[in-house]
Amino acid sequence: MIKYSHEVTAAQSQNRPIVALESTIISHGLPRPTNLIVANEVEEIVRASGAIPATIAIIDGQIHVGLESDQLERIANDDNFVKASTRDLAIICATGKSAATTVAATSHIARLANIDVFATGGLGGVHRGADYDESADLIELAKTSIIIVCAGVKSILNVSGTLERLETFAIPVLGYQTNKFPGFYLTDSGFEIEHRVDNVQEIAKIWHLRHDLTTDDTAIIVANPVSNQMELSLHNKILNEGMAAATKARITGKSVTPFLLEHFHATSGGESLRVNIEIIKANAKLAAEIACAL
Ligand code: PSU
Ligand code: MN
Repeated sequence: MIKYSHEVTAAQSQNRPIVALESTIISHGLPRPTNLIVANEVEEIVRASGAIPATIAIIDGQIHVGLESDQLERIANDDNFVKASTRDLAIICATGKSAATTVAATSHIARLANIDVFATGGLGGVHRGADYDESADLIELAKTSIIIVCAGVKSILNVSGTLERLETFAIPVLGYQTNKFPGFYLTDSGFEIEHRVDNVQEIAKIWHLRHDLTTDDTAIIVANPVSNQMELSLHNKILNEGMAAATKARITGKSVTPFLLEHFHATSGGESLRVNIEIIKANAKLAAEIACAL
């Protein structure tokens, strides 16, 4: 059912640490040609930090855990890759289509592949705005035992509403060397995190204790803030304009997040891209260190 890359197959047989990486960020989150460059660099960072990268996607109906370089190239450049969440997986596979996987779908597949650590940029969550919109990332993380390293949730979201949902779903949130919940482009979203960890050993200890206490049926979120955030007034201006543009263009469903990210990239003069890339790289490094500590 799953096809593993050469590298991941070898890592599994030698019991080496593996880090799952998502592909929606490559196909729908970053502009070309930067997306492919960053995807390769992120894999390199995982290797340099002592773990093996497993980028996850569906290619021609086949689930892949770990990609060969020509496959990574296809995800970055092929317009036929749709954005798949958990509910789409069986459909994409049955119909032989190709898809990049969201946080939800990637977590689900990583768990199937027995991978414990996953690095991404920012999680989906509860959206702002009048119309109800909540990412399937939340419901998947509520039932998938995996450590997910991210820079909090995207600041385009309703952050407090998202934090409330994480509490309802009993999904622990750990601030990595911080007590401030990061807001993706922003180092501090303005909300506190109760639990702070200062090194990867603490995360490993929590992971193992959760198992002993049978509170390990959800994900653990490790929130890793970006060091140099986007300038705040620029961020807020672009966000307001982007939300208005999305409403005007009647963007709905799974197009909302890619639309807003693209709006940031198109209007921030490279700032959002710089921050986005810094986030993914830092998270990949931390995820690899956690995988090694487990
Ligand atoms: N973070 C990024 N870029 C992205 C995403 C997150 O830096 O492209 C993607 C992730 O794949 C996440 C998805 O799971 O956006 C959430 O989409 P939605 O809001 O439609 O659930
Ligand atoms: Mn949505």
